[in-house]
Amino acid sequence: MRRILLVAALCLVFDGRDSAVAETVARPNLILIFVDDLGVGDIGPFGNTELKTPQLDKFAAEGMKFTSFYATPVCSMSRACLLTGCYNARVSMPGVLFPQSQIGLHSNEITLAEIVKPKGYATICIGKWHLGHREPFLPTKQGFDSYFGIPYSNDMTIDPQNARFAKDCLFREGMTAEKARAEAIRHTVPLMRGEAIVEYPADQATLTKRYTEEAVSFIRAHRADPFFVYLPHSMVHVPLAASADFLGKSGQGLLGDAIEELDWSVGQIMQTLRDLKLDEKTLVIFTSDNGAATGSSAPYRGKKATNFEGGVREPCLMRWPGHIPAGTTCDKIAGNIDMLPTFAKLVGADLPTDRVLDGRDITSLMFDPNAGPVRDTHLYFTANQTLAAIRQGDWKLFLPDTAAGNTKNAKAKKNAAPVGAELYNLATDPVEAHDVAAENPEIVSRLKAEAARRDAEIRAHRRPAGQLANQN
Ligand SMILES: [Ca+2]
Repeated sequence: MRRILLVAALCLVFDGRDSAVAETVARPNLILIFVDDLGVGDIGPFGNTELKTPQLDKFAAEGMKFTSFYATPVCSMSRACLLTGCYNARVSMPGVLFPQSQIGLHSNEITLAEIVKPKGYATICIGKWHLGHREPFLPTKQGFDSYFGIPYSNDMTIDPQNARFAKDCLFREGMTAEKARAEAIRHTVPLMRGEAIVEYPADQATLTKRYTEEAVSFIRAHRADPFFVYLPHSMVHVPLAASADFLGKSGQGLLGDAIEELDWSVGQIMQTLRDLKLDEKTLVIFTSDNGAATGSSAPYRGKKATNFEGGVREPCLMRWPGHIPAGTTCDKIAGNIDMLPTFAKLVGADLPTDRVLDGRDITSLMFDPNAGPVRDTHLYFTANQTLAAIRQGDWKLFLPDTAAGNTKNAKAKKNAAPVGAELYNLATDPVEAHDVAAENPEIVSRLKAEAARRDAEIRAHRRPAGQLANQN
């Protein structure tokens, strides 16, 4: 912390213009690895003993492990939170967008890339976007200089009418542009570069490998600039796939193979930073968009698509040698909504003042494992943008779910969310096994009121999703 203050003072003295030292510290390179559907129980640093994740184990040993780091139950909403610093309900992003969706993240939203870009950062998005595949919503329209990846989940298909094929698009498996326009086949997704499709169907077995190569070559090309690499992997969303070097190697099925390839990918990026002597100039963050789908969210209750901790509490590692103390753990509430204010702080950007943000700058947590909490409250929204639960301190209250109650769907109670109000103490009962609402009526009442107040504020300051008609 003393070093940061010193640097802040240097920045004042030099006004950020000529001091290489000040620039180095004030503007670290940023690499954000955002895995799809990886659960907290899927990797070594968080307790998995069956898979080999030596690179992530090393990552944790050299950095900080966050154990109360929140995302959301499913894909698109999580990416909206990550990129805007807001709950998905505030930016009107539903759980999952599809190839027929006409909406996307509104172009007026200020994304992570748009926060860092004015500070001279080179930016790239490599992987699964999932915030709108139509032209006005693509990464290149949201602050990323370049894009290479799939526009939505890998189990989806193509948008036949709106697909824009590059002149040299590689059509695989007997596919042609005409066939692609005629029928949409599940699990055949397009691979894009920039705003055009360059491969269809994407060869999913080599995506992790190719994303990694893209990231490494970008880092090498921009070694002298500050850069931001956003790497939202397609794996380990189904259909699972792994390249030849990893296929069948984990002894734990395709999921294990895919996770071990992701671990390799992390190692390649770390090695590149070491080779280029960028280690101490680069913050690397590794996390996931939602709980495990086919893997493990152990020890927590629930998995992907739920608001139990297993659906939304993510594995999260951060490493920045010389700045983030090695081998430490942070159990304070944090989450992907905090990345935007945190990035703003690190690059010296002002936060927008014309809108409400939900996230907070968590650099104090990153630099000091004993720092006090930055925010004591977290809200849990559903895929249909309703508030399902609130955590304040150690207490988590599920709000009564009238929709689930109306369906009389017993499955909804077991797998999706409680129907009535349920209260859990996450300090003594992190697996949400014992509803203690009946014994704590005052806490239930206080949290209900707090949830209602916060929900009303978000509804009052809600911003629209991008519609094709309202862009530009
Ligand atoms: Ca996901």
